[in-house]
Amino acid sequence: MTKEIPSPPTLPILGNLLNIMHATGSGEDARDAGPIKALERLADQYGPIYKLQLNGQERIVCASYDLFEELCDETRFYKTPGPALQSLRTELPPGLFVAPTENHPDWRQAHRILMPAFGPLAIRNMFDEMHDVASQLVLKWARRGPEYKIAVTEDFTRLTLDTIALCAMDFRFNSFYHDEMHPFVSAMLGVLSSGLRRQRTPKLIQKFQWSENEQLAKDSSYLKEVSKNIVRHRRENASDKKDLLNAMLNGKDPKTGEGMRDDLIASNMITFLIAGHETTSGLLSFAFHNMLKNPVTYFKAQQEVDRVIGRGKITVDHLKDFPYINAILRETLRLTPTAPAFTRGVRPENKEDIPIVGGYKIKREWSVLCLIAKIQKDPKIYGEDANEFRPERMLDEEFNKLPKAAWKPFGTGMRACIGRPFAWQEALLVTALLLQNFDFKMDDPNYKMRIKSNLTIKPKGFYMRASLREGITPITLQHTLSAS
Ligand code: FDE
Repeated sequence: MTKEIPSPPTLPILGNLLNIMHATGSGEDARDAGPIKALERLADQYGPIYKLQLNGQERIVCASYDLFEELCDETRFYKTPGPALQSLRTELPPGLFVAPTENHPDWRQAHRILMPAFGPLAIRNMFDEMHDVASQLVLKWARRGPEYKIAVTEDFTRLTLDTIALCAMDFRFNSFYHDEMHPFVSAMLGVLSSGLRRQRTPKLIQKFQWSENEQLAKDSSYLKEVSKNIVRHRRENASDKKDLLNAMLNGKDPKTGEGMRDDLIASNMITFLIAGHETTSGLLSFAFHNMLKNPVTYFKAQQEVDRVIGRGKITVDHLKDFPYINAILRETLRLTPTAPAFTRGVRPENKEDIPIVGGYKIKREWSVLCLIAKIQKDPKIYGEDANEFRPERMLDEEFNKLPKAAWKPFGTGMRACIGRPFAWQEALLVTALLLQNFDFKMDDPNYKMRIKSNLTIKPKGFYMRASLREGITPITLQHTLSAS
């Protein structure tokens, strides 16, 4: 006997659109929080799996560990991009992130060529460039002084965007030298947010949103042109830099011996910029928020940094010696996974008559949205204090005992995050460097976390203050950062 998947009552035309628009109340905060919070609330109401009607399509949402564990089984299920990812597609061939399936030739080729370029050795080689951008952030906060109200997420976004662009393609956005965003960034954000808005707008209405549609077309062709120019420029000015762009331009698919087409390279450049900056910036923002809300963890992390690097210059070899900061980052991504959900569908090779998960039938045409933001707080796995920030449970010894599907902020299986070692090295470096040099406090000690969601989630309205630690001045700091 299979069970019926519950569903909130639907309205004609709108389906369940209002359920995801209004489940968290009205007003600006509810709007900014986006659909993820609403989907979590619906899980509290309807249980671990439920069905929504959105834009004429059935959408299934999974919110419990048990069901999710089955969906992670790569022999039965795989990633099938849902509407959110599909909305990011441009006229370019699909980049890794949005490729329809792992059987798509463009995905297979790019994956094989890029895997080594994202491997441990390649990422290690990017340390100096990561350090260069991180130093810009550190010096900015040092020179602004303790009275400066730091817009945490904005500055971390400058950092992560500049880092991925420098490491991936030797391009400097120089975001710390501008108040305005680079036009490439505004175009990118335009495509992202418009894609997500469309998901929440009935198709019929979308047709009549002329100015929105026109802006979207403009933004997406601008992205396309800029990224194609970057590829062309490098072709004409060859360099031997070991970055992702050269890996794609010069790399040959080990299986077919072929190289990547220029427009596929351009598309993947955009992918890295999009996938590689918001997620990591959100991770750093939440991590600092968590440490400041839980001062004991903050002091433990700072002590770890003092013990390992003292006042000297941080090197890539130090990074393996920060088990506690490592645990802080893991615990942060458990509570607030910056990519809060991903989708799974039935593998075509799956021979089951009707795939059944936890007693529920899963249709072949569905893409099931797995709400890891909720799944990673399942008390069955994490106990009664599942909602609390407790980095100790993420130290290697405990972490390695967790069941496989308990912690999946980087996705799962073949389509899991290729940028994980990159993001991790960057986050460890930046956290350590900041704790080494500053004492932080919340600008408003009573700040209560609110969420702003786009494709990813970030804390909203979160400000900090940073004062240099005793004996450090902007000038001595500059010397340490540039010491060789
Ligand atoms: C991917 C990813 C994912 C999966 C999704 C799905 O499934 O749909 C996830 C969940 C993620 N990713 C997450 C994350 C977080 C963080 C911090 C990050 N991430 C970062 C990064 C950086 C970079 C560069 C990246 N990242 C990238 C990427 C890519 C390319 C992808 C796709 C892959 C495939 O598909 O192949 C991803 N990422 Fe990440």
